[in-house]
Amino acid sequence: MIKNYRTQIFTDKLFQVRSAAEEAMQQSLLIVFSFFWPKAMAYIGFYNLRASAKICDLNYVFTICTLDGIIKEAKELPRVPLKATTIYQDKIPVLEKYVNDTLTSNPSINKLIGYNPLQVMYDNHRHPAAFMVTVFAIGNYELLARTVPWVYRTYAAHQFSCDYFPVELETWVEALDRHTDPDMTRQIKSVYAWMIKRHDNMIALSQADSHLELPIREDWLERKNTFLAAVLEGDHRKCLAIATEFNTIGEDIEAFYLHIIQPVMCEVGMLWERGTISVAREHLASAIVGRVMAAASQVNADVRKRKFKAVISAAPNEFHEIGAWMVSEILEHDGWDVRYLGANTPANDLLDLLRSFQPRVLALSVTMPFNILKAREIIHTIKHDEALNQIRVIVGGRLFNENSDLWRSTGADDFAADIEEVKELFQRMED
Ligand code: B12
Repeated sequence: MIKNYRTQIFTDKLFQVRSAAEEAMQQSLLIVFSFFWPKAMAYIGFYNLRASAKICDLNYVFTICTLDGIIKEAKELPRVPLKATTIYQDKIPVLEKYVNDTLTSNPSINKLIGYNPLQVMYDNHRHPAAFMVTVFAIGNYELLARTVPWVYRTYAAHQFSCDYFPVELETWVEALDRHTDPDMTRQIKSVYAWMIKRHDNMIALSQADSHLELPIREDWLERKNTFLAAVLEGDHRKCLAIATEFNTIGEDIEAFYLHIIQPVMCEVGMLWERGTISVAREHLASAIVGRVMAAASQVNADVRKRKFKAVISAAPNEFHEIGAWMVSEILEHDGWDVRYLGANTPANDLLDLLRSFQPRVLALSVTMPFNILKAREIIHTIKHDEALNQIRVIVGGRLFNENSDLWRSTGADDFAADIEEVKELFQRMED
């Protein structure tokens, strides 16, 4: 059952979101049809499901209100031509300035951004623009449909009002009208128009209950929870002691990573997403995990066979490195001759290293959607360079696990969802 662990996590999460949305809509329907208006209004207020006002359209209620329905609809959005994407990308600084200036002068802005400092809003505009370029460039609207509810949820957890989004999105459309040829960016504006139209659905999906705990094997649950508590307390020594006490370090490093560290880090991420823990706590957790992994690495440094050469790296601008680090540990443990480069490796330096080291495989890790294009450029260069095109490129990272075909948009040769799959994939490559 470990094998389909990652798939299971995402299937379960999808199911939870879908069933929560459907359940909420069904409740509203039943209530309304029984003409029990006061209670109905209370329910509507409670769930903040303004979408309930549209209950007459059954198709709307049962299809569009689910994540599946939103994804299906998003997939029908018009493809943005390469030229329009390039114009949008080139104009980002101008567009972003227009959006920042216009929103700053909006009399309701402080209320809309939950009285956060304006800088928080400015910072928050940077990633979405790069994200939209990625969505347009690879034409993967499933990525958009999955990400928007997450954006609503994280902003809400950090006190932004949901009303901020339509105001912000309309300002981006205005910026496009003012600073680009309106005909040229027609398709881009229809994508923005779709997000504005689906505002209520995005609120509902962002509020659908998704549990903090990820599915985990029963026999690992207690150990995982103990480790999580120690990580959240910031107690590095306790974490190290727990890892050693359970004899996970030195014995079965793969299980330790898969059943303790990975779920713990996912939960840490969800606690941050909901505003329960601060960025500082999240950094503390990463630092502790890094120190524990470094200790485990030394205990497990049994490099015997030296089969083939592999380079493991996170993509440029990618600061998530724990997953890539695990991959390198597992491969090294399995006898591969590994060069692990860590986070945020600049493209040219990575390519230079590949030229001199000539590995059989490059394993490239991408977590943030806005880093997909950088990874794609690197892979494109490798595939079109005579000195590099023998290298097999494997990609992986959290975002590819949620969206089954997304990894293909990078141009990589293969993909693996977690360290167990990585091991299997690399073992096949030894033949
Ligand atoms: C720790 C962390 C950070 C740390 C990373 C520190 C470090 N040294 O790595 C820091 C603080 C730097 C960080 C920054 C950010 N983060 Co962060 N982060 C996380 C967190 C909590 C854990 C990541 C992790 O280590 N997971 C555990 C590892 C083991 O899992 P994994 O990466 O999926 O790896 C496994 C597989 O994917 C696979 N794999 C991974 N790489 C590869 C490569 C290959 C080739 C293969 C085959 C397989 C493979 O194998 C691994 C092991 O099984 C996640 C939450 C989460 N759910 O993951 C958020 C999370 C990824 N972060 C998030 C965000 C938003 C950010 C920031 C934008 C925050 C901000 N406002 O600044 C920045 C982006 C920085 C950047 N440019 O990259 C969001 C992303 C959401 C989204 N929709 O995209 C998440 C999901 C949090 C959340 N729940 O909202 N983050």
